[in-house]
Amino acid sequence: DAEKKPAVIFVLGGPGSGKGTQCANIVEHFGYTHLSAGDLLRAEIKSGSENGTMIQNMIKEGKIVPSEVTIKLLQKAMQESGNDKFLIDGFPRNEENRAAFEAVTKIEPAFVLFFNCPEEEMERRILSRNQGREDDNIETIRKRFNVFLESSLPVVEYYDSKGKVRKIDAAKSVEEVFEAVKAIFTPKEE
Ligand code: UP5
Ligand code: MG
Repeated sequence: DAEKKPAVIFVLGGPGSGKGTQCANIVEHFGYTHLSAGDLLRAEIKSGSENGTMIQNMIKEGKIVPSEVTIKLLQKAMQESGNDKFLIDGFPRNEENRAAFEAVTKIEPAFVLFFNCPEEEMERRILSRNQGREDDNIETIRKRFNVFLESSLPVVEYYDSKGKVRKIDAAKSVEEVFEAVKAIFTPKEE
């Protein structure tokens, strides 16, 4: 028997669109394991690994870390979780990330949850977050927005062309956004 592949949902959206916040809600209600690629990379910096300095410099510039690094961290976290359903938050961020993940893991996402939010609102949210993230300053935020538009949105468009994107208006309150998220995760009764 072929090994059963885990179920994966990619959670995408601009910086500060609310990916992490809503993933925490989904975990609580629907039993997924939440893997934030950004959180995994920040933990890798803290662990003092040999890639740490490179990762730190890239995050400070809002640049996308080479996919082999990120994919390794995601695969390790998936194995260690013991679960078989995952929210992968903030990955894939460019076409190369997407193609490499598919090639290495042979996993295709069940669907892509896309949080659509205006830049002014995302900027407001990030600047009032105060969690000491090194990339939460206005200079890096602008770079993150540019990388999102140039490299990450095309990934959303790719999955949209395959009918896999569930787009959510993320400019509303946390509660209202979660209502829309729940509707997507709850099986419809006939
Ligand atoms: N908030 C949330 N929802 C709200 C709502 N509806 N109304 C009002 N406020 C709301 O939310 C941001 C803030 O807004 C919080 O204070 C929250 O309370 C509030 P959050 O849920 O944290 O948003 P999120 O989309 O997760 O924002 P985040 O800043 O984490 O997104 P990014 O995509 O920028 O960050 P990430 O950690 O994914 O990546 C950081 C960097 O890592 C990247 O720039 C890149 O350099 C690197 N990276 C890679 O290289 N490769 C990867 O695969 C992933 C990351
Ligand atoms: Mg996040």
